[in-house]
Amino acid sequence: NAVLVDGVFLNGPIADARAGEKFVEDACKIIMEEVIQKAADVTEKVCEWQPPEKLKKLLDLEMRDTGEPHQQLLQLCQDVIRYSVKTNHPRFFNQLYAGIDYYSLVARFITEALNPSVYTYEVSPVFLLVEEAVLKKMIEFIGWNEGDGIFNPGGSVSNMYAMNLARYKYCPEIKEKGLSGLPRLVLFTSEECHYSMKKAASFLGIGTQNVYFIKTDERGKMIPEELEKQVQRARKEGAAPFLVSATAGTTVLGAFDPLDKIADICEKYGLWLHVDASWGGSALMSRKHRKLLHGIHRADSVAWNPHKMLMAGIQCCALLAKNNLDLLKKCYSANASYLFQQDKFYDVSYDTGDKSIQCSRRPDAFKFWMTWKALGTTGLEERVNRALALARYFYLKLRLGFFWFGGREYANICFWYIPPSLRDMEEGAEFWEKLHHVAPVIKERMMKKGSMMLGYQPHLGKVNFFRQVVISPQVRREDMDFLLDEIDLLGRD
Ligand code: ABU
Repeated sequence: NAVLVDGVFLNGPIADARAGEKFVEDACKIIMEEVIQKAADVTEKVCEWQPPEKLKKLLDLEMRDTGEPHQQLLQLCQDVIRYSVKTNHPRFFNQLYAGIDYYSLVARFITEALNPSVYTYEVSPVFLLVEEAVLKKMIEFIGWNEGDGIFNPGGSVSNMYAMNLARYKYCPEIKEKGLSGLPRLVLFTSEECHYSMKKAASFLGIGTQNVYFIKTDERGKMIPEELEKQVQRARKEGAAPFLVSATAGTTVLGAFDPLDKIADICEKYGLWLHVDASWGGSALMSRKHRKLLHGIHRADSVAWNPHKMLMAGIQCCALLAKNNLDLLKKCYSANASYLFQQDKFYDVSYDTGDKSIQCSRRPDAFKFWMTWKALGTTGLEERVNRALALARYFYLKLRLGFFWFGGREYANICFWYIPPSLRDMEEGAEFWEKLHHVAPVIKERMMKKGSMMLGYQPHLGKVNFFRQVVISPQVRREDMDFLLDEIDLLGRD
């Protein structure tokens, strides 16, 4: 009964499903052993660092005409894991995410297996309802009576959504007519803001010169009086101020802008207030620390990434908008007739995909939902409180040679390490020049040894300093002690 079409036999599937299932089963064992268990062990390396040219040789990157056998594919999986950074290692302090959340991980396994796209209820019934439930809860924590939102691929995209939404509110005709005929639009954000503000201004045709950066104090917080001066300056210039983007938890220093005072200025001048709480939004889960975001309920939009402090797995980012005025839908919808038919047999208000700038979209809210279900609100609160307590512990333990700065408000610990050779030197140009090279050298040594990972950067006139970020509940007090000892060890010369 062979059926041959265009020279292709169509009898049975092309691949052996049993071989595929066995591959999944064996690969899952490797993931369990090598990532979930072994990588979380402090006696293991955070990474087995190799330079790019050597790594290319160690990995079999070539894609060939014929497929490769089971064992070889499993070996590839082993190699990929071996040479990747273990971000769930308790001594990975490098980024604004770290650790492993077992529940969101399982959610990821499920969604990867089901492979849904979240745009219509007909293909993602569960995930759309989950997204609605998660957004509702986040809106409640912000303190709004009602609101709307969308999960999207990253805080940068959330900020772009917000900027465009603010502009749409300012001049709704832009959706059809485009940029021509618009006044020079100006937005305001602090000099410590995330670099996505510049990217968004450039991408949206606002122009980076029309982002007015507001001075911050020594803790990294926007100075409201400076904001007001800049708004007045823009008005005098004949420009059209339309948006203030405040930051709750800056990327480098972890500073929180004074939202309530900024909201007063926005109200006075009729400006949209966006809060980039991508990093700091999670403090809302903590009754002890939510005061950091005092005034956030007055924002028109908020970006909040549960994949950071709440460990929902990259990526899990929401843009939330105050009031349910359907603004997202009005601003972004394009009514694709092949997806968003209005004569479907169910309530099409659940086909929420047209609120998004994406078409295909991952069910990211599901990861956060699983974590929230597993830990409860109190468990999430405990996670935030523990991370901030560990940061506090680190400050208390800082000793000779470690010099911190910033506001110490959140989980970013910024410090210079002054090696013994520089400790008696006068703080002149030569001192700062030499200090600038210290963090990169220590970083290189820790990477090559694989003992830990933390970031460094020069920042707003400061020479290279370390930024240590504490997030994961797998981090113990001993790991913080280790970090200090290890820097002393790696930097002693
Ligand atoms: N988008 C901010 C994250 C960068 C970081 O992990 O440091």
